[in-house]
Amino acid sequence: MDNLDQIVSEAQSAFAAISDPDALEQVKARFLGKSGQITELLKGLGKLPPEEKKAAGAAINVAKTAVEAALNERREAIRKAALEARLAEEALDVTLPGRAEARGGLHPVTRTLERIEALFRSIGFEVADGPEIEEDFFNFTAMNTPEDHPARSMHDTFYLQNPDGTVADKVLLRTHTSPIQARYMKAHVERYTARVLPDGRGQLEKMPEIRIIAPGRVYRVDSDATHSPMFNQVEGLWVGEGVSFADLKGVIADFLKSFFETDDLVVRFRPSFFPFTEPSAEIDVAFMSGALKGRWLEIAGCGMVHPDVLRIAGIDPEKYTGFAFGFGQDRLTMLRYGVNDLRLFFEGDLRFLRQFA
Ligand code: 2NM
Repeated sequence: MDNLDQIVSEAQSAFAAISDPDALEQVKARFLGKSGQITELLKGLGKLPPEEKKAAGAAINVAKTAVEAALNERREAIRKAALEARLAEEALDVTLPGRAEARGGLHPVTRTLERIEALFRSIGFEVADGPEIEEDFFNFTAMNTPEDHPARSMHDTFYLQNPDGTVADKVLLRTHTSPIQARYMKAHVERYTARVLPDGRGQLEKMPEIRIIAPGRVYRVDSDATHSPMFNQVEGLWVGEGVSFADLKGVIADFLKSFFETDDLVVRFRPSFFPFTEPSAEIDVAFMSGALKGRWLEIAGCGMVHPDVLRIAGIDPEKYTGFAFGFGQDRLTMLRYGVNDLRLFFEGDLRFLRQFA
């Protein structure tokens, strides 16, 4: 039967032209499907005279087997080709050299913070934090800053905008980390003051001391060689019964000697003014040796917490006193490492930063 040979070779070339597995199954139907060519021939056997049936049936089955063989061969070839392609695509060159892990290091300002935290923890301070986007109340009002104080103006402080572009007048980027202390004092009082009954019973006899440092980023509208609109501050607060200016002097002097790893320095407290402390002072330090020998350097502000600041926090200033201070973390870092330009800390230049790693 020439016709059968033709079907077989037609199937072979049809399969060979295909490299997609789904398309191959489609083409298979043309020969072996319900109304495929081979199937139709088998259906037609019944119409043949009985003496021809056997031979014709055998011949059709030979052809069918040949088509199936061609189909299976092509299926296998397509599967192999797909596998080869995948292996080639996912090949790994195991002879390539490895990629070295770049070694990072802590930023010098962060290293300074770790030193400061460790030193204050060693004398019983906790490290507190709070939001950088702050409410006018905690940043200014709770810090006894008058309504008309220049620090509250848009000229000095970054205020947030509403979605419509107008200024949100009570939301700002904190200008110091004092609001952390304001929040901490408020929470501390709420925590340690039992519910006061109308007759006064239930109030705690004595509030535990507050001893915290409050480090973090602060923001001011100010930008030149020595001022960055963002800088880092570490403030501290110690509130308790009988806490005095003498305690303040001792804590600060000991801290500076430990921080700079030398006893060869003198500390000076110079009268000053802050709305949140009374009395207030600037802290100057002078090294007795080294490159900075003999020059007074302004290093922090401090004072006894103003009675109104305690009162706003719910602490009775007749019973408790406290001192507070604020250091410029970036400035401490400059002094410790002998860096003369503040901006180097914020430029991210690896040639500079690698020297501290
Ligand atoms: C400074 C200088 C002086 C200060 C005061 C307070 C608080 F919360 F107790 F009122 N926190 N920080 C303070 C006092 C900060 O920075 C130059």
